[in-house]
Amino acid sequence: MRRMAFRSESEVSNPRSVSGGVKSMLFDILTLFPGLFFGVFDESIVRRAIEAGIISIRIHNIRDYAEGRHSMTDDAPYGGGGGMVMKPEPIFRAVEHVLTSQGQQAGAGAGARVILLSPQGRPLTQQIACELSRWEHLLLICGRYEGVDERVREHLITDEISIGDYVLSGGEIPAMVIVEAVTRLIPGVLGDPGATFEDSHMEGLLEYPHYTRPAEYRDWEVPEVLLSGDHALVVQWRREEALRRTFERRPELLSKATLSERDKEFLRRLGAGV
Ligand code: 9D3
Repeated sequence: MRRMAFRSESEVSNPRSVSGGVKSMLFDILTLFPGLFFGVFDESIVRRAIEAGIISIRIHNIRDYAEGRHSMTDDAPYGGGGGMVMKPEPIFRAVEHVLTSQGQQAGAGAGARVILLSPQGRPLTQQIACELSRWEHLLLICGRYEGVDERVREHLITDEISIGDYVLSGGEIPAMVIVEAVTRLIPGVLGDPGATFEDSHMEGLLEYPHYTRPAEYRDWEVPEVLLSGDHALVVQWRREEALRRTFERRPELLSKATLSERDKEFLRRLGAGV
């Protein structure tokens, strides 16, 4: 049998402490399609974080919390119309099981965020990922069908998040996106904090173009300045290319970026109103 880096429902246990007494972060994922997660978390930075004891992931099948011979998890909408709606009871039972296994109370105000992935949610940003990375326990509920019974939203959910304005089939891939975006931000997950002063200086801008060997490939040459050995000139060129790209592709980012007078002069020459 293929060894999974993360835990299935049958292997529930408390998160380990990692060195330094820092408690590991726990993700509980509630889904009707647990199989979608196998493989994705097994081949990524997420797996390394699990193996390092920095995070734990438990996948729960919502169907396991459904009642009756048919384990129904969805039903027709009151008021008519097409599509199906996820029933409240299995979701409440699953969330309450998961939270009590952590010695916590269900509902808003407890020590965990209970996050519904849905097209109606706040669009995910790096800032939201950063805020989530400060919590010890995230519960991710993957919606399917037309949506979930509104009482789940009203009485169980602390956050509702979308990953953008396009139509997916459910919240599973968005949940994977959140796990990866948040995990990368936990101290110790990425080997080396890495970012140099020059990188952090670029924050809020798109990246400058990158080149590596060979210096000439099919007649296409690497910009000469990068081969010049003049570090100050390289820094200035990269800055200007980052500014140019940002202006051309994502001009709305410029209003939040920290710009020097020199940056603004360069942008004005490109036609930006800064
Ligand atoms: C075709 C159905 N749509 C009617 C206008 C509504 C709809 C319901 C359920 C659209 C998508 C979904 C399933 N998607 C998610 O649950 C979802 C999602 C997404 O579709 N895009 C971006 N982020 C997310 S988070 C969850």
